[in-house]
Order: sequence, then C-alpha cells, then structure tokens
Amino acid sequence: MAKNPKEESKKIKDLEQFYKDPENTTLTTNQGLKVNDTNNSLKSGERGSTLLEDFLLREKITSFDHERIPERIVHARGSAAHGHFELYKSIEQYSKAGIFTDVNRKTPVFVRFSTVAGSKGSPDLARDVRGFAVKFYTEEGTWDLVGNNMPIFFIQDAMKFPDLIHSVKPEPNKEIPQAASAHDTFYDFISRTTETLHNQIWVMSDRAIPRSLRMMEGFGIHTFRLINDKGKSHFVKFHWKPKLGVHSVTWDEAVKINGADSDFHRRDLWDAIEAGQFPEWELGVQIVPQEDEFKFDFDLLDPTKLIPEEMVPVQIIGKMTLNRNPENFFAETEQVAFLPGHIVPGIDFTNDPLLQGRLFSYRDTQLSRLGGPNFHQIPINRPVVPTNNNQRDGMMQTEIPKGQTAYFPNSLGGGCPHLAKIAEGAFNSYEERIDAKKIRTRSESFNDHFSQPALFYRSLSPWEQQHVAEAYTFELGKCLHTPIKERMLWLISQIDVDLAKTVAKGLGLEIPKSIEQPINQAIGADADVKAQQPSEKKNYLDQAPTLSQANTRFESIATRKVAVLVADGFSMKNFKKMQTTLEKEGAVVNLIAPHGGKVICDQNMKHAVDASVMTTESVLFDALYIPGGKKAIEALKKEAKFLKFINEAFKHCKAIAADEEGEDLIDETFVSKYKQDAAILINKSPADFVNAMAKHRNWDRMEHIKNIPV
Ligand code: HDD
Repeated sequence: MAKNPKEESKKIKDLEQFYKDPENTTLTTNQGLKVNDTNNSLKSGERGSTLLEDFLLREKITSFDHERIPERIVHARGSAAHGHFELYKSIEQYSKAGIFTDVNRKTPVFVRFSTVAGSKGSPDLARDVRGFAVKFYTEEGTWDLVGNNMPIFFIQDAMKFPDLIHSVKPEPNKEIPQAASAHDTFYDFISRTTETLHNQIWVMSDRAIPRSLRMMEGFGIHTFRLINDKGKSHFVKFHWKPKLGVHSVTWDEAVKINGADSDFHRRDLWDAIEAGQFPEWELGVQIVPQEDEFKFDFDLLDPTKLIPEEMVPVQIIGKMTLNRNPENFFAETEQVAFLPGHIVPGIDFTNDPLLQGRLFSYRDTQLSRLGGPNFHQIPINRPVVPTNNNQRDGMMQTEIPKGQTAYFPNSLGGGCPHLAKIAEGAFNSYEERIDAKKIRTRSESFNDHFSQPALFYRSLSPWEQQHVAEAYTFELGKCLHTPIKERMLWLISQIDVDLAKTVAKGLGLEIPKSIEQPINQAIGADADVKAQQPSEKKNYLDQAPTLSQANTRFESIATRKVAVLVADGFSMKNFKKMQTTLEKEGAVVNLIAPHGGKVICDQNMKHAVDASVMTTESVLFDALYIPGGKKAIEALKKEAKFLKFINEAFKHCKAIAADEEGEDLIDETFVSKYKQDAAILINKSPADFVNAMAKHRNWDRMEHIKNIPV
C-alpha cells in the first residue's frame, strides 16, 4: 500500500470513465455476447478441420493479429507516470499563462521518460540521451514540454534530424547494434557534422547513464518565449531539477545492469511510486529580456548552446510530483502523443530552426503511429477542457458531433462554435517583425562548435573527466574504421588536447596534426564552405560549476537500495540497528541470502529473503551491509558469488558496511586491502553508513579500482 495518496486530478477523473475492471465480470465477445468456451475452435467433428463459421475464433485471432502499432521512430523505449505541477510563485511579469500565474492550481501532468535510439524492448541502461516529456493538462488547453535530460541538442536544423537518427540507429544492412551509439555510422556522421560535438560530449559523460529516471535533470532545450498580459515577450529556457540530485552509475555497472535487469529504470520508477516515495522535480526558468537577445557570445536560437546558469541564474518557480502509475501501459504510456506545438497563451515559440521543424514532425508521426487525425480523442490525450471545432470524421472518430453545420462562418448553427476574444483567453501568436529574404542557409552566428563542449569538459570534476575519456575510448574502440577514429581524435583535440591524448592512447592511435577540409560538411553544395566552418574556440567563462554532478544535491538516501548479505545465524542485534536507521531515512533494505525462502537469525527468528544471491547482482543495489554472526559468515564465505558481490560493489565505488564477524567476509575479498577507504565502514555507526551513501559514491576510490579484477 502506498504511504501517500495517489493523484486524484481532473485528468484522472476523466480517465476513470474509460477504465475497465474485469472483477466479477463474465467473458463476452466485443458485441457483449456471453462466451462459454474460449479454449476450443468450432470443428467439423472432434478431429475435423476448423469451420469458417467460427466467429468466436475469428474475433479473438483478428484482435490479436492487430495488437501492435508502429513503435516511435525515436524514443521507442519509455516509461510514464501521472502527477501534478504546483506553482510556488506567480511570474505574471513574464507570462500570462494560468499555469504560471495561479498559485492555487494543481495542474495534472503525465510524464514519459525514454531512451532515444533503442527499440521498445531495448535495455534501460544504454548510453544515450533520456527523453523527458511532460504533458500539462491546463485549464487553457494542453501544454507539452517535450525535452531531454541534457540542455542542448545534437543538431541545429530539423532538416538534419533524419540523418542524425539514421546514423545512430542499427546499421541498415545488418540491423546492428541495438540501442548503442558505439558504431561506425554514428561517428562517421558526428565527425563530419561538428555542431553535434557539444551534445556528443554530454553523451560521453555520466549524464547518459543515470542511476534513476528520478535522479536526472530535464530541459526544454530551445529558447522559448513567455508573453505577459501586456503582450511583452521575454526569452526563456526551462529546467527541471530533481529533488534527489543528479546521480549516475558507472559504465561497467550499466553494461551489467542491462543483463541483470534490463527494466532497471522502468522498475525503479514504478516501485518508487508504488511505495509512496514520489519523485519530485522543481521547475526553473532562465529569463532573458527581449532587449538582451544579442548580448551573448552565442546565438539564443541555436539549440546546441546552453546559457550557463552562472550567466543567467535559474529561478525556481514550482514543483512537479509524480504520484500515480498508469493503469495500462499500452493505453496510456504507448498511446500518449506529445507535440511541441501544443502550447497555451503566455508561452510561444522562437525561430530556433530545430523547434520550427519539430512543430511539423510530431503531429505527422502520430498519424502513422496512432492511425489518423483523431488521436487527440484517445483518453490519455484528451485535454481536461472542452474542445469544439468544425474538424470532422476521419479514422476512429469516437465523438458524435451534433448539428447541421461543420463550417465557419455559419448562421444555421447560430454561428457556433463562435470565436473567442484574446481578452477571453484566445491564443494569438507573438507579433514578431520580420523583414528578410527567403534563403536556404545556416546563420554564421551558429558556427561556434567548440567553445561549449570545452566549457562543459573544463567544468567537470576529475572523476567525471576520467569517465568522459573512458567513454570516448570505449565508443571509438568499437568503430572499425581508423579514418573515422582519427577524425574524431582531431575534433576532440579541438575541445581539449589532454582529453584527446588520453583517448588516443587507449585507441593506440596518434592525434592527426590536421585533417582534410572542410571539417564541417553539414552545409549546402553552393554554400561558402569557409564561412560555414567552426569558428575559433572562445573562453567566455572559465568554468560553469552547475554543469558538474559533483555539485549536485547529496542530502538524502531516500529510495536507495541496500543489499544486506545474510545466512542462517546472522546477528539480529547488528541488523536491527542498521535496518531501523536506514528505513527511517527512506532507504530500501533487501535481504540477500544463499537461498530463497526464509533465513533464521541468531535470535531464532525467521526472516523472508528478498532474493537468493543466484537471482540478483550487486549492480542492482546502491550499497552493501554485512551484519555479524559467526555461523552466517562461515556460510557466506562458501558462496563465491557473495565475494563477487562485495568486490564489484567496491569497484563501483559504493559504500560498504560490516559489523563484527562481517569483517571476516570482507577479509576474503579485495576490499581487505582498502579498509581505510572513506566509504568502507567496519564497526562504525549506522549514521556513518548513511552519510557515505548520501554521497552516492566514493569517487576518490577510482585510482584503486583498476586493480579489482571483476
Ligand atoms: Fe523528438 C519523439 C525530444 C528533436 C521528431 N522527441 C520525442 C520524444 C522526446 C523528444 C522526449 C518522445 C516523446 C514521447 O515520450 O512520446 N526531440 C526531442 C528533443 C529534441 C527533439 C528534446 C530537440 C531539442 N525530434 C526532434 C526533431 C525531430 C523530432 C528535430 C524531427 C524533425 N521526436 C520526433 C518524432 C517523435 C519524437 C519522430 C517520435 C515519436 C513522437 O515524436 O511522438 O516525431
């Protein structure tokens, strides 16, 4: 039972009319005919052929044959939840949107998280960008903020999106590899399209392998506009900040989690919500006055650039809570349709060419994914306010529009539906003055491709920088074509020479002194090639500390999973003390034993085992605890898997605690040599263990972990 109440919003009430509960019902056909045999087809004799007449067989099989719809072309793998958004303070000086002015509202939301490249069934811990799509069911219509967990995008113009995605998806001749960017076609494209380098270095960082969907930031990416009731526009970037901080796993863990539990993120989100440990994010805005549009060293319309928080601080204005799991994956998570074009008065677009292309693509894709123009009538997509217009018919029309007229203006229908005035809340686009020639080109103000990847890398802590170097080395190491790797090495050297040297060493290659021109080939055939090359690297800010995960929140261990290694005879006194403290802090304590069923402690009490060691792995936990108990420790020593468990947790820089005889088990492992480590806690207080866990990992340990052969 959830500790906290589930979401009961206007949207949930709307969905309730569509719920179908099988409890106490009789099996029927789709026509309501009661059925008394759904196991056998109608035959001509007991051993005879099946008859065409069998409408029961036909209905059942036909429905089954058509159960699948096309998976999303990108972001196919995802998980979602319901919740709400609350505003802390009105920002009416910037926006007239009800959601940004009315502090008494709880706006229902449905949020879908996703990976980008993999198919629907691909593993959760792929190195990838994560989608962060929020549907706000507002009183003025639905607003979709369709963002990612990184603040920038790979490309600057929607025209290049199919190329980007074709390069990262499995190669078309062999459909390999699944959910992975570590292959030739991706780096062939990246190395010839230098605008991608900023997003690419973020993907090489730990941001691409989150510990949990609940522990990642979200970004609207594009510069949008906020419009106030006087019609004045401010530029805005949207940020989601997780209450639990931004945390990641290591690459070695990610690879192993994908085998041990490929639903790791999906399960984590579901379990946290079921347990009443509701994920929360604060919404922040970076506001730039219209007059300051050209005050930056980069173009605000360029989606490959972020505005460092050190230059424009993020103002926190509200909080989103996810507190209800969907009832049905297909009906809700699969059928939800996000469209960046869904906006409300008080919010508007800018001329960002990536955003402009997205405004076309998302509606278009729903037509083939959901079968026609009426996808807004699917329960999860229905707004919470009435819709009235003269759009008609189409596949799967489920409403019954009444009346003689389906056009405007009309007099036969009393002029309805009638138009709304702007003062009554009608949408009107921001009046932007345009005086330009029609031209197919890229603005030269978009040409700075190296400054921000370099700023990002400079802002990382040494352990994060090491992870970036290892990620490039892994990814390029999987490429088979040396010229592609060399081209990448040269480009990385433009970001940071030392980084390129480390990667080159790992690849056993030299950084080329120069590469053939042009560097950037994402240009038109008649373009001025020189003008379109990346400009000199600038240094307008030495460091942006907010970009580093080393500066995130480390306050809480809520929802962290602790594996307690036990066998018959484990110390109840040690265990109870630790369990009480951990659970008080909101952590999840699991007993891992040599077998399933029950274990008996030294006080002769039976305890349910959460998992036998054979069915689980240390990578699925955040920390380990080994209570004492001589008999138990002797039993644990006999199972090599427990030793692997401990060695691996150490390698992944996790906190490990042991009491009394628990130390003897530690002494059987590689950890015995590193007992002075700050996150190895032998006979220390539970509070010390909590503190070590709250730091997420002890990254200082990284210098030793290469010595651990697991
Ligand atoms: Fe996209 C899905 C995020 C650029 C075309 N995109 C999709 C989803 C997210 C994003 C989170 C999944 C939504 C869901 O959960 O259903 N996409 C982004 C971001 C972008 C971006 C943050 C850049 C800032 N996307 C982008 C471009 C195009 C698309 C430039 C095409 C020109 N995206 C799509 C799509 C998808 C999609 C093909 C697939 C399924 C869907 O739309 O509904 O239309």
